[in-house]
Amino acid sequence: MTTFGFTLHATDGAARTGAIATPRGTIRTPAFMPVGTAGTVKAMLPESVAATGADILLGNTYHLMLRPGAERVARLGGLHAFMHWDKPILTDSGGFQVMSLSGLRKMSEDGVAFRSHIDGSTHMLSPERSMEIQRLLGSDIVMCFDECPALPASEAEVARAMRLSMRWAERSKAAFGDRPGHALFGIMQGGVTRELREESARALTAIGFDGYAVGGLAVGEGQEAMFGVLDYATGFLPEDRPRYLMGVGKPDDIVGAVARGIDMMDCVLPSRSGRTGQAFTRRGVVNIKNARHADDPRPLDEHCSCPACRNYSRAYLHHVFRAQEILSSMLLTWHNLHYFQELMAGMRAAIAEGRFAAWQAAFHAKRAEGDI
Ligand code: PRF
Ligand code: ZN
Repeated sequence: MTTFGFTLHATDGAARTGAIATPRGTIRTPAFMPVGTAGTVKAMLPESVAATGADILLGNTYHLMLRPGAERVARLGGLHAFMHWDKPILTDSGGFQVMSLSGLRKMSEDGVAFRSHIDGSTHMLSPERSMEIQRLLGSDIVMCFDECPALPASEAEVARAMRLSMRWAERSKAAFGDRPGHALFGIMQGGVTRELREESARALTAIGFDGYAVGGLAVGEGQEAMFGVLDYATGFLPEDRPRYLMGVGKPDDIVGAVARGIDMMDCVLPSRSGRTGQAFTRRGVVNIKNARHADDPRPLDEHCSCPACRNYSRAYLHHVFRAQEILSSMLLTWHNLHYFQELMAGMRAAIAEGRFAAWQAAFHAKRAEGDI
């Protein structure tokens, strides 16, 4: 059986390209992970998600434990079989979603008790329960249970949450145990404070993980502050393990993160925006609901090979959006996921060939031209 492993193929400045081997297939890095929160990437068949070029999906402990329940998914053969996706799945550990979605919650050293946002029922998550749920789901890449404070927060609050997260990282590792072919990633916290980020990285590397996530960013600090943290934070992490920036982001966030040494990312943006009529293109965001598209026979992006661009006009995409047809969400989500995967493929090739700086300059120049 293939065990889990990361191979770096090339670096260009701080940017890296490589591959993560798993028993369910290889993840080419830098990788973008579409979000399949509730066991589906909304508006997409799993085979369509694969056709966009995705090597791995993200699933959520929080949503799946509440509905349909982790034990039920396990009885039905695990999340891969349940949702008909046989490539790797990374699952987030739940704490971040508890803080942003659940009702009434009570934090303690042990974990967090909370009320479901769906029906108000009471539940609890701890490092041990999160590891158990992610095992029941059959996750390939399991995330430590952590606490991510919303920014701005006082430095004392950020330090408290980071140190709690480091104690939880130790408990997560002990509860995860030894599972060949499955990986456990630690999550760095520490807000925008360099000393706290360094302390967090030291604590995590002392425990030892298969990969390291940078958590606690893209939570209200802004792009400049986020890049400021990434400028030093990736350097605190081991070179021979994948680095995952959680919940990021817009195309220019992704490019900037890769330039600073990030290997993996996830974001709801391409799928969520697809459902609200926003399309990502090389020239920036196109709002398909805009009246200027109503008579436009051209494709959304003449250089894109996705079904929305190959087979339909802007006028048609505008029409199905305005008519609130389900196909609108399907086509725009497909296009957006395709765009994000092409972005990653372009960066991987540029890094491999040592021309990432030129690629980055061309990326920004094309966006500056604006939509035609
Ligand atoms: N921790 C976890 N999940 C996350 C985050 C985090 O800090 C973020 C922050 N952007 C997104 N998702 N566990
Ligand atoms: Zn397209």
